[in-house]
Amino acid sequence: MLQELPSLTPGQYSLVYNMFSFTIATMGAAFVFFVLAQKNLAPKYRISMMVSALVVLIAGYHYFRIFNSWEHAYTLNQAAGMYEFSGEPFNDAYRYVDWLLTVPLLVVELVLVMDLPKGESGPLAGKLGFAAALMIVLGYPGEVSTSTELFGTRGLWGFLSTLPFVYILYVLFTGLGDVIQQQSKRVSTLLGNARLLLLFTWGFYPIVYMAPFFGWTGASSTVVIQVGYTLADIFAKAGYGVLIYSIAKAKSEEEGYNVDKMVQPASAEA
Ligand SMILES: *C/C=C(C)/C=C/C=C(C)/C=C/C1=C(C)CCCC1(C)C
Repeated sequence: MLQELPSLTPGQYSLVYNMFSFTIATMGAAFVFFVLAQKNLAPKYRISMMVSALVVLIAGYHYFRIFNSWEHAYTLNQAAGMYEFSGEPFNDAYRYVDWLLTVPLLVVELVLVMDLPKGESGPLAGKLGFAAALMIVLGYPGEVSTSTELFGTRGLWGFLSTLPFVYILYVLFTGLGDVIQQQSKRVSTLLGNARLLLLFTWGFYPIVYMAPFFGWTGASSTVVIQVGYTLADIFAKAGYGVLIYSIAKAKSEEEGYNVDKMVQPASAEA
C-alpha cells in the first residue's frame, strides 16, 4: 500500500535510511557467504544453503526498492530543518511481498536441514509453508490501516494473522520434539537453537506491529516500525541462515563428510 508519511527530524530520517542501507549490505554479504559455504557441506545439505541464499537475495532486492522508495518519499525542508513528505507515497507493500516469498522458504530451510525420514519432509514443509504465507496475507490489511483501537482493523487482522503463527509454533515445539531428540547431542542442541531463534525473531514482528497500540503514533510509530522490522529481518534471514549452516556442517561431519580432511586429488599436488 502506498503510504503518506509524517514529518521526521533529520535524526529519525537518517536512522531509517542507514538501517535500510546496512541491511542491503548485510543481505548481499550473506548471499555470497551462503553460496560459497555450500562446498563445505555434504551434497544432500547443499539445498538448504541454496534456499538460504535465495531468501537473502530476495530480501536484498526488496530492501533496495524500499530504500529508494524511502528516499523519494521525503524532501528536506531546509528552513524548518525537517524531512517532509514529498508527495511521492512510500511503498510498504515491498515488505509484505518479500515476507510472502521468504517466510515459507525459511520454514523449508529448517525442514530440509533436519533430513527427516523419506516422505515426511514434503508434507511438513507444505503445511508449515502454507501457514506462514497465510499469516503474512492476513497481517497485511491491518498493517496498512491506521486505526489504533484494539478492536479496529489493525487489531482484528493482527489477531487473525496470529492464529497460523501459533499453529507454526505449536508444530515446531510439540510435533518436532521427537525428531530433534533422535539426533546426536550436538545436532539436537543446534536444532533446538534454530527453533528458539525462530521463536524470538518471528515473535518480534507482532510486537513491532503493535507499536501503535503502545501509544507510538506519527513519526515515532513510523520509525519504530521500520527499524524494528529491519532488525528482525537481519536476524531472521541472515543470522538464521548462518545457524542453519552450522547445523548442516555438523550433520555433514557426523555423516563422514569432512571438507577439511578431504584428500586432495593427485593433480592438485603436481
Ligand atoms: C524474513 C521475514 C520474516 C521472518 C517475517 C516474519 C513475520 C511474522 C512472523 C509476522 C507476524 C505477524 C503476526 C503474527 C501478527 C501481526 C501481523 C504480522 C504479519 C506482523
